Amino acid sequence: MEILNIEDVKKIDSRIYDSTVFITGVTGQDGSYMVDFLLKNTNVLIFGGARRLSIKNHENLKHLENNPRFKLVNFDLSDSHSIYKILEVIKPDYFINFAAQTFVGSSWDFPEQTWECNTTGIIHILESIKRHKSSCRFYNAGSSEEYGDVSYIPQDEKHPLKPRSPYGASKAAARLLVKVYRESYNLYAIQGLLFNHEGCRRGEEFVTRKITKGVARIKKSMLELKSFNSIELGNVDAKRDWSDAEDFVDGVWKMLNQKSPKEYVLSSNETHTIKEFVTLAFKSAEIEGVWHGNGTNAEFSISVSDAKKYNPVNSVLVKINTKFYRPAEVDLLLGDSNLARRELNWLPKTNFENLIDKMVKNDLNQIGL
Ligand code: NDP
Ligand code: GDR
Repeated sequence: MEILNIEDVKKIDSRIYDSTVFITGVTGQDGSYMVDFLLKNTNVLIFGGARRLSIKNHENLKHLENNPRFKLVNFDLSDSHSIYKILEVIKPDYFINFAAQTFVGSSWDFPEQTWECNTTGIIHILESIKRHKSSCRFYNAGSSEEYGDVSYIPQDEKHPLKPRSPYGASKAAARLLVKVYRESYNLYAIQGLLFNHEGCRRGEEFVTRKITKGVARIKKSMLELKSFNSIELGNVDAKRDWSDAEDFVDGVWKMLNQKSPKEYVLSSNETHTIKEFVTLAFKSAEIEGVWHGNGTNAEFSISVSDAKKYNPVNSVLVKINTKFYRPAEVDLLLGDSNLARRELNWLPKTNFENLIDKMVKNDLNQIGL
């Protein structure tokens, strides 16, 4: 898809639309789902910010190629000029920032880049909104990783910020900046508190997609009576509160369209281990497995009955590789999104089992099964 530069953008007439929305991170999961949601449910003109990379990564946008209400614009969150230009020229009514260094594991390897993008970038957005369009409604993507080493269960809006990673710290600092600008300059600036959310566009290094893609690969090998490599994971005892990303973009839009700015938790209000996710993902591919051992010795292998059914070359489906452990782990996340459900009238549609089934079926489909 063509990426416009700022001079091309000046020629676009936005007056026939209800409002103009600038969304970052559109090549990723949430940004692309937000574009789809707004195209379906509103009459806004959407500018999506994307970096020009040497190899195009527009897989999540390919269905938008000829949509007149969606324009892709050259944008980099780590370049302040890029941010100021966008605000100066587009003057959007909404700025939805989904761009970030999003992988918690990498934030120990690239702490400075994580901070530059996730925190310093937010200062530039807030400053440029203040300067060029103070009525612009700003949403920054906050995370349950800000809660980190949790003090109580379930975690609601009042839970203290106790991050355990450079990523969590970068988002917690951004939250404080958003609050300071909101209160100092009367901006509509909020940072939602979103627990893990997944889907068919989830990046492949995140644990859910890594598992569902691995399940599809193993299923194919088993049907072809070929040997396969086990899926290798880190800490499978960690607990997460997983939801469907498509449900969350609706919640974000609701948060952005209140009378006055207020931040909410979005979550499923359930928590599950990585082990449970693995068991259900294989079940969706009609493979029954059993967990043996604990901690770094944990292993998930095919059940006796399914070993008879498939007669597989290998029996170990998942094993532990300690290289996927993190220097510090967030052991348990469980959200309490009752306030958003009550005050925003937000209700997620897809539960844990259906989310896993959808992701596995999508990955099976992608390899022709
Ligand atoms: P993804 O990893 O799928 O997408 C991240 C996006 O950010 C990509 O489009 C990426 O572009 C873009 N990006 C990264 N760096 C830059 C940069 N310097 N300039 C411009 N764009 C950049 O993330 P998600 O969609 O899952 O997450 C969206 C937001 O929500 C993030 O801020 C994340 O931290 C936050 N969040 C996500 C949760 C989840 O469970 N998914 C939960 C809580 C918060 P490129 O393709 O060029 O790399
Ligand atoms: P998370 O997601 O860190 O919660 O951040 P991720 O899927 O990376 O990890 C979830 C849990 O699984 C454990 N785990 C593994 N993780 C990965 N990636 N790979 C493995 O092999 C593996 N094995 C076990 C992790 O240790 C962790 O406990 C996501 C991102 O989307 C953030 O941007 C967002 O802010 C938070 O969710 C909420």
